[in-house]
Amino acid sequence: MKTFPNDFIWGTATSSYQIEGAAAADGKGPSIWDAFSSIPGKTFNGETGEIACDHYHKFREDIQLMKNMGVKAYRFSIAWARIMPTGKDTINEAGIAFYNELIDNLLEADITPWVTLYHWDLPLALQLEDDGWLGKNITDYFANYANVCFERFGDRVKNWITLNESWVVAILGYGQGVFAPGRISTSEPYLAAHHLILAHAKAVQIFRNSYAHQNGRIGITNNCDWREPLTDSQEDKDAAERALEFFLAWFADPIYKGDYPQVMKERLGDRLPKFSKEEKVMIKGTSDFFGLNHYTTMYAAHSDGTNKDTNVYGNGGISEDQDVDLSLDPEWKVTLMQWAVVPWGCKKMLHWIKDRYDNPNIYITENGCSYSDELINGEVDDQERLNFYKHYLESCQEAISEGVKLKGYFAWSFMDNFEWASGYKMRFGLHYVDFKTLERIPKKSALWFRDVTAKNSVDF
Ligand code: PNW
Repeated sequence: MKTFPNDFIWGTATSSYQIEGAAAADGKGPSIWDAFSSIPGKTFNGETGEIACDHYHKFREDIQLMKNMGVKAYRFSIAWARIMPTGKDTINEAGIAFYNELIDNLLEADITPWVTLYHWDLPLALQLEDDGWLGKNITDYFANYANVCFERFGDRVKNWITLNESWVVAILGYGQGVFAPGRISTSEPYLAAHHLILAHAKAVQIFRNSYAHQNGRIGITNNCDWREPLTDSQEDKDAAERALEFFLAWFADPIYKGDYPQVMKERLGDRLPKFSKEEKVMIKGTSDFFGLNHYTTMYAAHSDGTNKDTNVYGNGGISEDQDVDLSLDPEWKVTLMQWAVVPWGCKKMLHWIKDRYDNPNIYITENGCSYSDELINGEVDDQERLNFYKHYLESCQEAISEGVKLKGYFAWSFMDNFEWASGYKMRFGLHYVDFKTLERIPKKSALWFRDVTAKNSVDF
């Protein structure tokens, strides 16, 4: 049995577009995901988040289920277009009221809210009028929106995450076009990312300058999969390191060190925008904690020039820029997403962050897996998910005992939901959702989680 530190934070996570539904209710404006998912062929079966889990109407029940699981924290995101229908200027009070109620009910249930300001559902008006993350005014629009959130919710919300997974926004949204806004380019991802980083920094600046009295903390969540060198050759070791720099250091280096990684500057030339001196100063140090979403591991090898990246989302980014080939070990088990289950990769990832960024406090803000769960006689026996969590948590616990300052862990996800381009086929939840009746049923893994949070330890 391995025990976690006393103050370890156990949580679970969701995001607005994936669970809320009520896409046009009470004055909410459309987002780029409302638009993108309504285009034939963009999502599995043409599915959308129009109703999703209808969390907008069922949030009280969901909080009760969270309470049953014993989690201390709940990470959710605010739908920008619900509180600012066009992304700027006008505030929709009905949207504010929804999040007020959600927050109040969580606090009453003794669950600490962790709020993500941006989990990909950009107000559509900002895409149409300002080119989304490519326009340079977006950084101010985001900062103004963040300001509204701090002002209205900051008396009760003490844990903020500015952006969720900028890598996904840039690469999948502006590089491969598989996520909204569906653009395909080899240069736009670097421009979008540049604006994402600046937007984050401006929001943090406002938070620190105007809301210090709220005594909250603020950070950013980035995602990264582990890259293990395919062989012991120096070439493959360099390739794996380069892959991690193009994945995570792209966003974390500006924030922890003040600029992009050298290897990106060298390889991208003019496609990588430059920060001014003032911007570097503004950006550096703008995260009170290191938010990490971690799902899987791949081997990385020096590329011989032929692209062998075969993963579903091509989650190596723009491989030509890196000269890295990714592959899986045929021995590894994979989830329904085809993401390999490699618990030791999680520990190596945590150590890499510890070493590169001077041992920051880390929160795993997402980790989880999708399987084709089935409801049989009112129960979901998701033993594979339970095993996944057990082994990833074991790896986390080892990392902590080796000096990594991992302070909390949020399971993705609280319940099955709209899994973006994969629609409702990919079930990541601790709770099963019947998408016809919208009934929620705790899976075996949710019941197991209750044990873990109660004992603050995992049996291995
Ligand atoms: C994350 N990749 O998405 C998101 O934060 C969640 O909204 C999502 O449901 C969850 O992970 C599961 O997919 C990702 O291609 C999407 O590497 C794609 C990738 C990583 C994360």
